[in-house]
Amino acid sequence: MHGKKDYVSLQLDNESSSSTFSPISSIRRRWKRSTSYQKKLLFLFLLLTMAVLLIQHSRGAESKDQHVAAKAVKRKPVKFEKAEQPVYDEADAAVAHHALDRLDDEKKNVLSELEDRIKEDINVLQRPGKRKNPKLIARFGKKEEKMQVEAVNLGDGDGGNNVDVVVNLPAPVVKPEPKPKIPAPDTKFPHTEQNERQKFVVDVFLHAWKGYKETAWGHDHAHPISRTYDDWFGVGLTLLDALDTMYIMGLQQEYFAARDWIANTMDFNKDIDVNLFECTIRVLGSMLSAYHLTKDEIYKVKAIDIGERLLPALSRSVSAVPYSDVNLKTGNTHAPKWGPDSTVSEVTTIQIEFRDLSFITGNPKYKDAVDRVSTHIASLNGKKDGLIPMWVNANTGLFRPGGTLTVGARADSYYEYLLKQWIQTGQTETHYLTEYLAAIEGIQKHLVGHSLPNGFTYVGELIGGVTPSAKMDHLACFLPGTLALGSTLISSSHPREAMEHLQLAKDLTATCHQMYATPTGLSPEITYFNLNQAAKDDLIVKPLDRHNLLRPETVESLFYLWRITKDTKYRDWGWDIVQAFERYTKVPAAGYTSIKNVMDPNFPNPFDKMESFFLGETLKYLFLLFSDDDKLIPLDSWVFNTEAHPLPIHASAAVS
Ligand code: DMJ
Repeated sequence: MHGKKDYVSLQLDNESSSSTFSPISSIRRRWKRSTSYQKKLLFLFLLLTMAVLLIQHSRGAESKDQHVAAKAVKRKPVKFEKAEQPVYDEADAAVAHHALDRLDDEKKNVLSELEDRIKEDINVLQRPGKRKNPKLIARFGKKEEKMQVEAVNLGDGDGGNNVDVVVNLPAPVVKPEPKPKIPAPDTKFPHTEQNERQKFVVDVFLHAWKGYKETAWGHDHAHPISRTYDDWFGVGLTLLDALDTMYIMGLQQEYFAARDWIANTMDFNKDIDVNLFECTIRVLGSMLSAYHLTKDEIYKVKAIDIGERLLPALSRSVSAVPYSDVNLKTGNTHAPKWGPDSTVSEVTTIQIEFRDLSFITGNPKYKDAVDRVSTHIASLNGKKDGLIPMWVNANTGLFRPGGTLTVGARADSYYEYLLKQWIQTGQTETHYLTEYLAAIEGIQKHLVGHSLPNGFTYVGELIGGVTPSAKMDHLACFLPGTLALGSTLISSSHPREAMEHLQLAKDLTATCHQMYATPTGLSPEITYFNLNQAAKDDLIVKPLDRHNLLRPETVESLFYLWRITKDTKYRDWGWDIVQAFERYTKVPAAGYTSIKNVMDPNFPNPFDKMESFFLGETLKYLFLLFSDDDKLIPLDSWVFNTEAHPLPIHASAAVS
């Protein structure tokens, strides 16, 4: 009877029919009746079932981990249904932690960081009052911060209702596209054969340019010995002053490199105070000249830019006299730092440039602004036979009483611009000629003298307007050139004056040439003339005046005298001067330097500075002096501003 049955089914069937059924005791009874083979089988079955269940549970947990991680990685964008109910909640965090235990360390770190960020975002979004989180700003940048703030605001504005708030992760860093360069138009360069002397000057220029390029590119001045630079206005003064010289010399490669910097890099928007006069004659003058020579529109744009920035010095003055200084960015103006007054040369040597700006723009406001100054100065009391005192006050509009009368520093180019404005306006604004003729008469009467024992003609000063001084700045050596130029234009209307002026021009040029008769062959900054019978030297150089700043005035006059008289001695004198520059101011590596002592050829004592006007004026006038072609910047079509930037002569003063 107790045959072998399937031990599970048989036993269970029997037990299930019992009225006193108890599952536990039934299992126990069956277990006792089971053979050891049946027990082993059952044990194995239970073991397998548990294993299957465990594996399934493990897979379920893993997929939940993956779900959380995926949510974190896919947060682009993360959508928060409501700020109060972020997708990422505490339960998720617990599951994530559990899952993290099973991941390798690297993944843990990544997920842990993501988890922190998610929590931080939740915090931000749950703090409606707080709009700026520095960590977020640092991470996302300003733009993203704004987006975050906007997102929070959206949430706030909706009173916590279901509003999708989108938080973006930082955009990938995109390298800004380089700005397209402003290309140079076709530019015609003057083409004339260069003679040996001109080639020499070009080599001097290239050596100077090398010094600037290597040590000071884009800055105002090169210091060629220390191979450093300085910034006076911070606008690349040397490059600007040199621009039309390169054009005139036909240095195309150098010209285009400079043009490229001007077009694409130069920036006048500088929080820096500049001197109205210096910035006008060098920067505005350079841009205008380059515009007229090349017809390249970029220079017109730059000329307007700098002109507008300088204009407040005139328009903000309480009088008709401009302030000496103006801030290029703010337009703030002030008198010079060292005193209350502007110099008379400064306020009267901006007119050619601003008038030309009106010509090229058709806007009379620039010309009107500078005409107001000229009219005012012309009307002022305090002149002496056409000579003006050297200081004028921008607040009162008056000359400082007792100012020195001179054609040197602080007054020089007032006289130059009287003639040149008349020329620039096609000889139509005749009041300038009248003032000019009166001034030259005053110079002849009060300032011209003759030294002893050789009778060199000099133009001195009246200290305080009364006391004669036989002192002549090198700066005053511009005067013979101006006189010679004027003489050719007044020969029919004022023949006597024309002859006298030309003679004075020749005499003064000879004197300026004498100033270079020093042991170095270079002129000092200031020369005194002997008036004492007993002394044997006509020219006296005081210790403090022995420096030479590579100034142009003498070679400028040599250029005019050559063009007008065709006397070759002027070219020879110029040749001597450039040789002396070469010998005593050349820095072997590159560049030229001002020197402190023209009297000592063994120790000229360099200043270590190359002035912008050496390239803008000195070398330009030397090159033109040696040119066999008078049509290279012909004097009947062009007028040089005081920084040697040629501007066109207009047939009429009227602005179209
Ligand atoms: C230049 O800037 C100008 O020529 C100005 O009129 C006077 N001084 C310097 C050069 O010496």
